[in-house]
Amino acid sequence: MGSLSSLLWALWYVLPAYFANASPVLVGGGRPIDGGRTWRDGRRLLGDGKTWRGLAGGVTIGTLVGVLQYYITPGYYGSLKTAVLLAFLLSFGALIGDLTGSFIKRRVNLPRGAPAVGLDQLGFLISALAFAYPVKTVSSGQMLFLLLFTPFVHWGANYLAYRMGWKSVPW
Ligand code: CTP
Ligand code: MG
Ligand code: K
Repeated sequence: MGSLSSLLWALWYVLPAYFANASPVLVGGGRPIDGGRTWRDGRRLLGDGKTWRGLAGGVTIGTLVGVLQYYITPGYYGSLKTAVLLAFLLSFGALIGDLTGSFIKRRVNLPRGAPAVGLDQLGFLISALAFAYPVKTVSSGQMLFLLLFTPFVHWGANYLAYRMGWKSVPW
């Protein structure tokens, strides 16, 4: 799978997606994206946990992380434009993956906030990697590492947010 530095570069690569996925807990709220609408099964399309403010805030914060990353390691990105585009795609992809996860959760009748192991930890990551792929990618070994490691980051971040009182459940 490669050296420690290659694993650290994988985390550096995906960092905007982590920030995009985590920040809606703090910046989200307000009008839900589905506008309260229901699917043909009578249940909410996405639910109250997916808001416009969370989406816009997450994409903005994730993209800004990419700007900072460029100034720390410009050689890794080549240009500011590449860094910003990559961070935007990782962030937008992460949140589209998160929305897709919520859509699936509502279809199998899981209420807002219920855990869905696998989907919650990896849906956003897989979507982020797919969106970013055309601009810049990591090796298959690095991707495998991210798939194995991200659930621990996700659980850690959620536990922290719970202990800080930012969310009511530790998942
Ligand atoms: N959030 C938001 N907008 C988003 C994503 C998240 O406002 N697009 C906020 C909501 O307050 C949400 C919290 O971040 O409750 C945590 O996100 P997440 O765990 O993804 O949502 P859940 O409440 O668990 O909802 P779901 O069951 O649909 O995943
Ligand atoms: Mg949740
Ligand atoms: K989620």
